Amino acid sequence: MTYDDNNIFAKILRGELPTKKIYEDEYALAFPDISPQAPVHVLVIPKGKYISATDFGAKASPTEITGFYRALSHVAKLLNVEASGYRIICNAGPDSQQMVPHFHAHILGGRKMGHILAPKD
Ligand code: DGP
Repeated sequence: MTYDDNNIFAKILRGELPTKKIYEDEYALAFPDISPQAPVHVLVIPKGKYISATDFGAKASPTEITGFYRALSHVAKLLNVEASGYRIICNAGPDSQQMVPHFHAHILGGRKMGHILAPKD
């Protein structure tokens, strides 16, 4: 699978779609999820062109990986969910229902969550 330059997050990174920037540095951008599933629901994406967590882990440089993870931790602090707790979700591939093929981490918090997975339907 090749990276699709027209995915929504690529457009956000290029400034072609508007978003509220919560945090940005040379490695990552954080912005609110358009369809929040919790009082705090923010997406953190790397600046590089990676499709999924698998792709990022396999191809990103150690500097990019460190930079992204540091940004993730920093955003959790900015969102003030460290003490109350939060969840990081990275969907990868069809079974996870990943919708946007640019690697992203969801940071969710601000409410009590169920244990890891919803029951099977
Ligand atoms: P995932 O299933 O992990 O690929 O989740 C993608 C998330 O992206 C989903 O929760 C909704 C969010 N999203 C989709 N389009 C946009 C958009 O244009 N702007 C923002 N801020 N979020 C979006």
